[in-house]
Amino acid sequence: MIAMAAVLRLVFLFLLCCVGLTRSLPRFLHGRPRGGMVGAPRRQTDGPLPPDQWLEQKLDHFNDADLRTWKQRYFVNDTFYKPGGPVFLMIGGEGTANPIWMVEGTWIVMAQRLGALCLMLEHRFYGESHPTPDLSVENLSFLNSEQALADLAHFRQFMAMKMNLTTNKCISFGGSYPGSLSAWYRLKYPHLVDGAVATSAPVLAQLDFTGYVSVVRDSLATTQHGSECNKNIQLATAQVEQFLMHMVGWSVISKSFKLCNPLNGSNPNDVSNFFESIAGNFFGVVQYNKDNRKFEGAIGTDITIDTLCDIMVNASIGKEIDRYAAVNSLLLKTYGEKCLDVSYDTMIKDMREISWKSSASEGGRQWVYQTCTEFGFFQTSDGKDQPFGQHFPLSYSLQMCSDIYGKQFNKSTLSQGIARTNTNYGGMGIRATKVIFPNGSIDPWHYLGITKDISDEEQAVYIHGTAHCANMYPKLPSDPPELVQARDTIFKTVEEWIQ
Ligand SMILES: *[C@@H]1O[C@H](CO)[C@@H](O)[C@H](O)[C@H]1NC(C)=O
Ligand SMILES: *[C@@H]1O[C@H](CO)[C@@H](O)[C@H](O)[C@H]1NC(C)=O
Ligand SMILES: *[C@@H]1O[C@H](CO)[C@@H](O)[C@H](O)[C@H]1NC(C)=O
Ligand SMILES: *[C@@H]1O[C@H](CO)[C@@H](O)[C@H](O)[C@H]1NC(C)=O
Ligand SMILES: *[C@@H]1O[C@H](CO)[C@@H](O)[C@H](O)[C@H]1NC(C)=O
Ligand SMILES: *[C@@H]1O[C@H](CO)[C@@H](O)[C@H](O)[C@H]1NC(C)=O
Ligand SMILES: CC(=O)N[C@H]1CO[C@H](CO)[C@@H](O)[C@@H]1O
Repeated sequence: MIAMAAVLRLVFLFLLCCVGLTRSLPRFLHGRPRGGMVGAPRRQTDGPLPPDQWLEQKLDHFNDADLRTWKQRYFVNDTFYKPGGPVFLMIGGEGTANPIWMVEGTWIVMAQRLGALCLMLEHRFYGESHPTPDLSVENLSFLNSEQALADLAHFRQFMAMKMNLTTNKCISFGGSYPGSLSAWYRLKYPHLVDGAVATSAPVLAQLDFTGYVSVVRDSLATTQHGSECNKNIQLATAQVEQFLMHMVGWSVISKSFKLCNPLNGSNPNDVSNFFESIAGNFFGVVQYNKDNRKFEGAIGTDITIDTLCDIMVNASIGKEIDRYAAVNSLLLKTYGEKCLDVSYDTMIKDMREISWKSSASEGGRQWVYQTCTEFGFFQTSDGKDQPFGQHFPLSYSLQMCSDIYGKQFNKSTLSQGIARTNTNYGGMGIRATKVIFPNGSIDPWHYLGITKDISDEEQAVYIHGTAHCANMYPKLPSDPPELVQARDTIFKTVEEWIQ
């Protein structure tokens, strides 16, 4: 369970913009914190949340001969809706759809001002939306972004019938992976959605996402300590490498980094997992730095990159490696974890669980599957000029794919999948009108996102100093002017689209 947290810490860090996690909250794997990349905002009001509602969906939208169906979960907030007004659709992502989004967040404020009906659809295979009896590899073949977009299309038609919305304008919203879905929905179904807000959306699938770690490095350099922070991480990494050369060192590391089991320094997978986990401490905080996401157990609750860099430069804590360990202890404490599990075998064993009752089913198994088939997005250590060492290379991520899902999930099949994704959606060259791409300057994911206007109708909104999905969260008095401005630009753009 905790080992999986480590995997999830990385995969998950990726996507948690829009749909929060409601169950246990360990950290992230391949960019996705467990539960999804977009945590829900903290509740600011009382009162009941909208109830679960369900619609019937086809298991396979692309095979007319397959008539199997399943029940997908959605939520409605019609409090602000004025008949004939716009329909706002929040797209669920790689985690449980959290109904707090139905009452909080920037889109709700916009809905109030524009008389919009708010809908949110949970992504297939996440949360309570279970298309298949389990998460076997066979069943997971129905999990991909194209099926998810077709679910959205059918949902739009279903709601149009149910609530007489045939002629209403529709705007889609999403952050992180759902941000990409938002842009792709407009691209593929322009007759069903009149405009798309695609926050922190990685629209380019990429196998070896070395840019992630570079943005982490650059973000860490923006604190008051400048390059000192990265320099000390680099020294800490070198000190860890020294300790790894002998068995006495393994036990020192096991103790200072609070590992659940003594580190086996001659097991390369455990070593990779260890390095990825302690680097992941920084990834998670950078990704969600000052994102206004205030919810229990959230990454970055009160911990920002300044907190981490303050520790890394504080000589009274000890040597650089001790400060690196202090960062680790702080994050373990923040998440209520007793120890750091870096056993690769335990992690793989957990990730192989196919039951909907397993902890892997909270999204880890599904999201990693999507990265191993459609997207890549592996946040590897293959970039040269970065302080975290070279111990979690692409081959490590690829091995994880094969070990979890089977030998056929190898580099060549994934490379083909990624090429197909980019051919299908256009990658950075996406040609869709009426899409707005807000992204934060220090969000590592902006690297795969649209950061310059492509055309008058494909606008980028740059938000200096914020991280993943900040513009989706409720306003705070402390918001930087760029963030306030970004929200305003997004509002005006949406207002134009629905006229
Ligand atoms: C459906 O909506 C249209 C346009 O908003 C309206 O004119 C019509 O009266 C509505 N029909 C019903 C049955 O409510
Ligand atoms: C819709 O959101 C508003 C604002 O948070 C809230 O007051 C209202 O109760 C919500 N309505 C429903 C039906 O959940
Ligand atoms: C799901 O996988 C199980 C085996 O784990 C298989 O029996 C079943 O037919 C699969 N269902 C679908 C819809 O593919
Ligand atoms: C450490 O890992 C190596 C390589 O996987 C393995 O051969 C060895 O048995 C392990 N040692 C212990 C004590 O688990
Ligand atoms: C440095 O760390 C020590 C020991 O943890 C702490 O008491 C002190 O406040 C820290 N100094 C700064 C400037 O943060
Ligand atoms: C990858 O898997 C595919 C499908 O099983 C197989 O055809 C191919 O030979 C494998 N490639 C490598 C390099 O192992
Ligand atoms: C759309 C957007 O926000 N673009 C910004 C994303 O981040 C990069 C990197 O800082 C900026 O250069 C873009 O302007």
